Amino acid sequence: MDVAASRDRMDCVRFLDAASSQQTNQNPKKVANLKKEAIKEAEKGIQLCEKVKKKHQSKMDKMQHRADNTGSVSEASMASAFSKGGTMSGINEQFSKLIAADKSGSLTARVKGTLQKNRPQNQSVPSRGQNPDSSLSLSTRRELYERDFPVYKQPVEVGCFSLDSERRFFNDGRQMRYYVEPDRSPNFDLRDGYKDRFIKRDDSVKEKLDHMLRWILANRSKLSARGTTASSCDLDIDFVTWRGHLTKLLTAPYETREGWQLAVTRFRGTLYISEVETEAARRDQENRTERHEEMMYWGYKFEQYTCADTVHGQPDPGGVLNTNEAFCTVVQTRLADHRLLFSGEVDCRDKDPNAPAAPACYIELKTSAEICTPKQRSNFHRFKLLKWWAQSFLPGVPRVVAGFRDEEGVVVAMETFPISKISHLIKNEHNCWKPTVCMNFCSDFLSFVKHIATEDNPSVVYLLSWEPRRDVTFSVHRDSPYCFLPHWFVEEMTSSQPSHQS
Ligand code: 0WD
Ligand code: CA
Repeated sequence: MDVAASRDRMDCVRFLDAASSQQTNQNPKKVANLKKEAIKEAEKGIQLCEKVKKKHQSKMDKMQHRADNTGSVSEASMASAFSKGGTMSGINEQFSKLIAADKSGSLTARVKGTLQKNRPQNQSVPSRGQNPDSSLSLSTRRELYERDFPVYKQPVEVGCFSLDSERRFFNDGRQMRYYVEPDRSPNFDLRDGYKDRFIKRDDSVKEKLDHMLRWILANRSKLSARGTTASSCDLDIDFVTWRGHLTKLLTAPYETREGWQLAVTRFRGTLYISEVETEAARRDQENRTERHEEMMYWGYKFEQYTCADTVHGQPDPGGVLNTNEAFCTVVQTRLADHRLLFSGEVDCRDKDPNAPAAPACYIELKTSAEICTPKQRSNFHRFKLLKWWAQSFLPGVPRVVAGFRDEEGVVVAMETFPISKISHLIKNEHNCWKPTVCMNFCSDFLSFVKHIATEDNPSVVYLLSWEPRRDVTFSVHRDSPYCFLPHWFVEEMTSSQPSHQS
């Protein structure tokens, strides 16, 4: 039922819901017994798992302590979920016990899927330029990331850029829009204009990080390390990427459907992360139904109903909708010991001149199917709010304004979700997602990347691949089609000093 709901297949949800009610009515005793048994089994599993986790954590702490004492930075930054030879054997033993204790079989399958491979003892840590051991992997199991919330510094907007109706880059905020609050039930027709007033961005053009790289070149002086050392023209940043890529990392411990591939290149000390479309994603895109295509338009149409181009203007839902246009914020922040620079598309801002400075004045707009049953509400909390939270939390966008639409694409209700309240909203959902798991996984993933992507070379790509229920693995590619840093960027960064801007 959860899977059906996450795909917006309410017909399937209703069918399954009805079937389960029927069973409950026909065989109440049997259902109750099965439920009781299942809960008991699950509790036993949880207890065992807790034990394994504790042991795992203390081992990792010891490892970190050792690394701290030997002064190896990359080793020290390796957090709890690396799968590395030797140190894991005791944990394997524990996992084996966990499997042995399980009688139902279902838990076995789940635990087995993330069992770390046994590797030779005393595996050495790769040094700069050496090929890392590609048998290293990173688990996405939620339990491993249930520790204290990591440091996440308040994101600071360091700039913005715009893409116009022909997808041309401008180092300014000309595409910024202003939110105009609609009625509580506005009856917006999201299907309007799909056939005759819609210019769709060509999504076969893969832009990779190009717009961000253009922004970096235009704003290099803001980012360069201070001081007059030889490296002063290098960026004072560990990771450069799109916000959307980070969202995928945050949600990975809870994602059951879509995997991803991220290409990583280390260049002048900074790690650049750019997504590579997976085979499955390409197939999905090719096989989209006409209905699905149209529904993708609905989100943009909702923006057109609620955004004005000028601070005192009104929305123009009769105009042409062009999805080439975008306004993007560029923010800088730190997650644990990772200094991040990323950009994300922003829908609009609060038009009140007294609104706080960006990114706190930004508003994310969303549409979602209207919620009619408790089950639908629960699924909304479990799946939609996770994605909404992750996407806006990252750049420090404080609220999401949602339009709830019916099956015909008419917005029947509006609701504002403050990002800081979302974690309270989901508190009553049993076994729900946790922000701390998302952030700790992301932090450990970035540590993993720092650890493996050691060769500083714009034509080397470390390709990190992940499929749900598997570990993150990687492969190394030289001068391959995966290369994504363009020559114009590499040359400009290598040859000249940053031009000084105000
Ligand atoms: O070429 C690629 N593989 C990608 C390009 C993947 C992801 C993003 N991009 C680029 C595009 O240039 C886009 O302008 O990034 C920009 C948006 O980046 P983001 O903010 O990091 O992406 P994300 O958080 O996933 O999406 C934000 C919004 C979406 O809003 P909703 O409410 O649906 O989450 O950006 C739009 C969309 O409106 N969007 C895109 N626009 C153009 N191309 C894309 C895309 N591929 N993906 C999302
Ligand atoms: Ca949006």
